[in-house]
Amino acid sequence: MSTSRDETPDDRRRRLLLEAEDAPRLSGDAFVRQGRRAFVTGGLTAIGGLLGWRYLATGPQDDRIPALLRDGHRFNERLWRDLHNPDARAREFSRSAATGLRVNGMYGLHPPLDADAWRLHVRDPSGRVLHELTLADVQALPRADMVTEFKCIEGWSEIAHWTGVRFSDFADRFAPSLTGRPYVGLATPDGAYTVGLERAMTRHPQTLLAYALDGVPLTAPHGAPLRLVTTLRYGVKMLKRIGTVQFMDERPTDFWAERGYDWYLGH
Ligand SMILES: Nc1nc2c(c(=O)[nH]1)N[C@H]1C(S)=C(S)[C@@H](COP(=O)(O)O)O[C@H]1N2
Ligand SMILES: [Mo]
Repeated sequence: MSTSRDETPDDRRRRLLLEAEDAPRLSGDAFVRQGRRAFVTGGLTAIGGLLGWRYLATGPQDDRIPALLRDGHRFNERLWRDLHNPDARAREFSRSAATGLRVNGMYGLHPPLDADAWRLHVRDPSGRVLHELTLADVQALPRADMVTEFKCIEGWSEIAHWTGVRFSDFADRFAPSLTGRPYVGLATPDGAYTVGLERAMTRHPQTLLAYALDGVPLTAPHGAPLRLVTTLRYGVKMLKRIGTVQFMDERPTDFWAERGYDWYLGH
């Protein structure tokens, strides 16, 4: 993962995309996934080779990355959707398998956390605030535990034990009339980090609003007081220190998608 000094912004985007495609995976069905991933990466590389990087650099832009790469993301997204049964569950481990989770990514976590003043704002598609919830309000929902593999797109993975509530229970309780909306947007209280999610994955039993990691309340760097955790996406989608949950009709703002990553980011 070398970064040359005279790398242009376009070079950097290409490098990040290719690194993202290459991220190693450690889970049980790693072989199958690697095979599929290699196929997707190979396809992108072949298309790139046919048309030439020059076109990528000078051709039309889409969401601030070359349109051809954006097409690659769309192709990738369709392929992953088709390959994945959305109801399938990721493997769960025993609690003793937890490896400890490193801290990665501090966008939106810099203002010191005032835990007593913190509220979770639940918004409708127009932006109207439906609820300002305390942590106790969230914790009153049925507790959910899972010990699962956490994967960062940078290429590492660790086993973590999460405690929280199912996102679906949260949505059914606090926004029952909005659970059919196609998207959910999450943001830190300061709005510095944002994540866009699709309805289907927010309904999955392994998508949690977590308040504890490895049996203790989340530390600030791990996203206290409440963060998203899901087995369906890479770490980038698991927003820490959630300030707002908004049910939406259009694709929500997404910090890394705006910087050239795939919006979907399934694995
Ligand atoms: N608010 C916020 N949430 C975030 C990030 C971030 O920079 N800010 N980084 C993401 C990324 S890239 C990863 S891999 C995970 C890391 O979570 P951890 O620090 O608990 O291991 O948080 C995700 N959620
Ligand atoms: Mo990450």
